[in-house]
Amino acid sequence: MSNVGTFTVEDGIGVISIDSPPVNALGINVRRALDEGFRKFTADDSIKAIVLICGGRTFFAGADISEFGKPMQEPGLADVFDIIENGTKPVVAAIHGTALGGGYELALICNYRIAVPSAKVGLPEVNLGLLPGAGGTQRLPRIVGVETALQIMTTGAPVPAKKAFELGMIDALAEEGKLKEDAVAFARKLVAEGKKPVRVRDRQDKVEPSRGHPEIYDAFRAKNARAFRGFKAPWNIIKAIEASAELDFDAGMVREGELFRDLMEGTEALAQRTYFFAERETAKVPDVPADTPIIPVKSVGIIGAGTMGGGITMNFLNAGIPVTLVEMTQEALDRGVGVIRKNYENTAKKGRMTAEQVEQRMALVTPVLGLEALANVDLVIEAVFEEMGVKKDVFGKLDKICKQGAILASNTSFLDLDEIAAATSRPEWVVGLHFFSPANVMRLLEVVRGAKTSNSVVSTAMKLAKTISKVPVLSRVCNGFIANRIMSQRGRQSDALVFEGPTPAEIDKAIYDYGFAMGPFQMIDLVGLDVIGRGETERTVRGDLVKMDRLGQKKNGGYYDYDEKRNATPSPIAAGLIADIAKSKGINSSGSIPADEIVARLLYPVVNEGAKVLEEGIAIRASDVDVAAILGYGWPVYTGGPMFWADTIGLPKIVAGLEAMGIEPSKLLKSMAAEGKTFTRG
Ligand code: T1G
Repeated sequence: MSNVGTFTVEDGIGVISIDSPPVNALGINVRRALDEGFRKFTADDSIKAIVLICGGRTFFAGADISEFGKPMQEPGLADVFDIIENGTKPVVAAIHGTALGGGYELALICNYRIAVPSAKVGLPEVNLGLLPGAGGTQRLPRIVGVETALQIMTTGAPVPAKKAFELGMIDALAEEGKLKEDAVAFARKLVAEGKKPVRVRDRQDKVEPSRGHPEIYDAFRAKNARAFRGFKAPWNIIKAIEASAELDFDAGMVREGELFRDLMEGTEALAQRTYFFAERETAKVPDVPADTPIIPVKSVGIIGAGTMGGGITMNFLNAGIPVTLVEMTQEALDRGVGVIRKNYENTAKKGRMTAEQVEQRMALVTPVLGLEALANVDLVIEAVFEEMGVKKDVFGKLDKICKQGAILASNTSFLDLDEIAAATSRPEWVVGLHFFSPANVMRLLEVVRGAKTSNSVVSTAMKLAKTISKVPVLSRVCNGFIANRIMSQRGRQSDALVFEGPTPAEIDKAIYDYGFAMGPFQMIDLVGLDVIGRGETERTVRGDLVKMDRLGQKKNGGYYDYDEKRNATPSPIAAGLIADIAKSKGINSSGSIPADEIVARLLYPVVNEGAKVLEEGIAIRASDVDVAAILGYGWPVYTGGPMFWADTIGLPKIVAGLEAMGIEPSKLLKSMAAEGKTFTRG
C-alpha cells in the first residue's frame, strides 16, 4: 500500500487518490503510487473506468523539480504514463488547484479531463528554462492546435478552467466542491455509453491544417524575438511544437526528448530552477522563530499619493485591504486618487478587470488630508520626500497619533532606517518596506530590518509581502540596502569606463546583449538625468548635461538624442563632454573594447558588492541577492543573477578580474575563491 495513494472502488469505478503535500509533485513516491494504483485497477476486470484525483490543495503541480539533475528513480514519468495511456479502460483526470507541467501532461495522458471552475491548467516549464518533456509539446497541439499551443507553452501562463474548457484542454466542468462525485459520474456515463478510451496522441484533426506551414513558426519567432531574446527554452519549444505537426507521434516524442535534454543539460535551466527555489526561500528568516506572532494587518494608511504612494496603495487594494490615503493638499490627493482610478480603468480596457472590480477597489481607498486619520490603522507606510528631516518629522508625528501596536513603515530607498526609528518612542515597531517603481508592478519588496525592529514586525512584513503578491527580501540597514547598493556599482563603472574609450552606445549594447532590457545610459535617459544622482562632488557628464537642461528622453535628450518617435541616436553633445572631462582628468581613450570586457568591468563589481552585503550580514543568503537583482533590476533570470553567474564564471576569475581593474575583492569573495567554494551551488 502506497503511503501517498489510496485506491477505492465506487460501483465499478476505480478511484486513485494521491495526497503528497505540498503540491502533489510527481516525485518517486507519487510515481510508485500511480504505478501501483493503475496496475491494480487495470488487472481487475470488475473495474470499468478509472478516476485519478488528488488530495490537498491541487492536482499534480508538475514533476518534482527538486529531483532534477539527479538520476531518475524508477518508475520514471514515462513508465507511469505508458501504463496509463496503454490501458483498456477510460481514465478521467479530476482536476482542482493548478495542474501544471508534468501534472497537466499526466492529465493529457488520461482519456478525459474534468475540472472545477477555480482550477487552472498549464505548461510553465519555460519558466524553468525547460519545455514540457513528458509529451506536452506533442499532445497539447493535438487538442488546441499549433498556434494556441505556441502561446500557452512559450508564456507558461496558467489557463483558467473555463477558458481551458473552451479550448478543449478539459472536457467538462465539475461543480465547485463536488469534483470527485462529478468525476465518478462522468466515468460512469462513459461506461454506460460503452465509450472506448480515446487517446490524445491519436488525434490529428487539430495539427493536420498546420502541416507543411513553416511560416507559422517563422512568424511566431519574429513576433516574439524581443521577448524571447537571450532565452533558450522558447526556441526549443517552437521546434518541438513544429515537430508535432510535421512528424508522426512517436517521431515527435523523440524530437521532444532531444530538445528537452538540450535544455536540461544547459546552464539556463539550472539557473532558472535554482531561481524558482530561491524566490521561495527569501521569505524564510533563520533567526526569527517560526512561531513568532504575526500582527493582523486589516487596514493600512499610506502617506503620499504620488507615484510611489499611489502604486503602493494599489497593491493593498488589489489584496482587498482598505487604505487611508493621506496627502497634505486636496489637489495632490485628487491627483493621486485620479491616477489610481486611471490605472485600473486602463487595465479594464485591456479586459483584465471588470468595471465592477474597478469600483470595488476604488471603494477601498479613503482619501484624507492630514495624519490624524491614521490613528487606528494597523500599518502606516510613508512614501514622502526622500529627505531625512522630512521622514523624521513624519515619524515623530505618527508616534503621537497612531495606536499602540501599529506598524510604522518607511518606503525609503536608502536613508538610515535606525535614524528614522529613533524619531519615535517605538523603534521596535518601525520597519522599512522598500517598493520598486512602479510599485504596483514590480514584485520585489525589500523588507528593511532596523537594529530594534521586533521579530513580530519582521515576520508580519515578510508574510504581508506574499499577501500583496510581492517577493520579500530581508535587508539590514545600509546605504541602498541590497538591490540599489549592488547595482549602483554598475552605474559607477559605466560612468568611469566611458572616459576610457567605449562610447555610451557600445557600453549599452554590451549590457543589452548580456540580457538586460537596456544599458545604463539608456536607463538614465529614460528615468531622467535629474532623478538619478549618486551624490558625486566632482564634475560629471550627467551633471553637465543637467546644467544644459538635457534631462534625457523627457527633455532635450541626454546621452542620446531622440526624434519624435523616441528613436535614439548617440548625442554629439554628450560625446563632447566625455572627451572634455576625460582630458581634464588626464585619461587617454583606449578606444572601444570587446563586449565581454565591458560586461566584466560593469558586473564583476556588482558581484563584489553582493559578496560585501553577505559578509556584512545585510543580506541573509546569496540567492536573496540574486532574487533582488533579478526582480529589482531585470538581471536576466537565465543567468541566475549576479551570484549564480559568478559561480558560472568561476570565483577565481572574478577575483583576478577585479584585481586587474584595481578593485579590491571583498574578503568573503577572496576566501571563497581560494577555497574553491561557490555562492549558490551548495
Ligand atoms: N516540484 C517541487 N516542489 C515544488 C513544485 C514542484 N514542481 N512546485 C511547488 N513546489 C514547492 C515549493 O518549492 C514550495 O516549497 C511549496 O511547494 C509551495 O509552493 C516533465 C519537466 C504550484 C502554483 O513549474 O508554480 O513538470 O517553500 O510557495 O504560491 O514536463 O508552486 O514550501 O518548501 O510556490 O501556492 C512544472 C511550479 C515542473 C509548477 C503553487 N511545474 N510550482 O504556488 O506555493 S517541471 C511547475 C508553482 C515539469 C515536465 C516538466 C507553484 C504552484 P516550500 P509555492 P503557491
